[in-house]
Amino acid sequence: MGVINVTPDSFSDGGKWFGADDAIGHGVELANGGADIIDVGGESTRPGAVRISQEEELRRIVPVVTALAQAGLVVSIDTMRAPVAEVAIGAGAKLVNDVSGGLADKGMAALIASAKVPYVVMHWRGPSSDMQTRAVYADVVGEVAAELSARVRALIAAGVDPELLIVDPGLGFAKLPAHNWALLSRLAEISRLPVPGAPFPLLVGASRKRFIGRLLGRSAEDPRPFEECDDATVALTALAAVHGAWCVRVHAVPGNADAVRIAARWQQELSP
Ligand code: PMM
Repeated sequence: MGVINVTPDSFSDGGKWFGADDAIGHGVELANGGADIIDVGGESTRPGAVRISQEEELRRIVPVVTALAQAGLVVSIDTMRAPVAEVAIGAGAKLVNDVSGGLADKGMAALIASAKVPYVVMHWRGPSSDMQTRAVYADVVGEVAAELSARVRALIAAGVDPELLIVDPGLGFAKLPAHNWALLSRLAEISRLPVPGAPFPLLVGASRKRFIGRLLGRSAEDPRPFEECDDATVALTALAAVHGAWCVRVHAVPGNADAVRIAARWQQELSP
């Protein structure tokens, strides 16, 4: 999954694809680089980000989703708002990626139940404006799995087909670096939630996130800049794919597409 943030302020690519024409061109470039899905988002979720209006979100994403879908690409809409997801589906989006897992908008579950499109349920504890204050866990993997299970049960109870659900540990969302590493090392527990329909396909969004730069920098105060973290993202992609990820959400596609193919060939030897 290649990312297009049609925002002025996203963490690693904010402002780069803010104009519709630039965003559309970048979507085609991501697909040519090997992305199977293009994830279009109009609202930044970087730590501390303040929400934008629904009108502004629609203004940003509609021309991009429409043009990329018309070009024959599989488009995913990255939104927490049911009305935005609905308009995007009408414009040709085939998948809804909701970083709030349905918690930010009570109407999302009903929309997904009626639209019958694949839906990414990400682990989320609250809005980006103050999410890092909620990064408190005694057992991060157990708590993320339990909280995701509760979301999955609520979505199924609202009529969503479990076959359409994709789960995501939500790296960096109310998570400190140690929490992200623990979740990455135990991905199978996130996919195999104790709920009907499990195991679920797993999406991993590690690309260029701060915990990578913190690990690779000279010190905690001197993290490696995100634009120098694409090789490290590729390494994480290979590991995540071998450990069961169905999809990785990334900014720089070609190296990650290669990593996914290498991992698939590696796994072929493990499962006769
Ligand atoms: N991360 C971001 C945005 N959307 N969606 C899913 N499903 N999983 C993620 O981890 C995720 C996401 C924030 O990353 P960016 O601002 O660098 O694109």
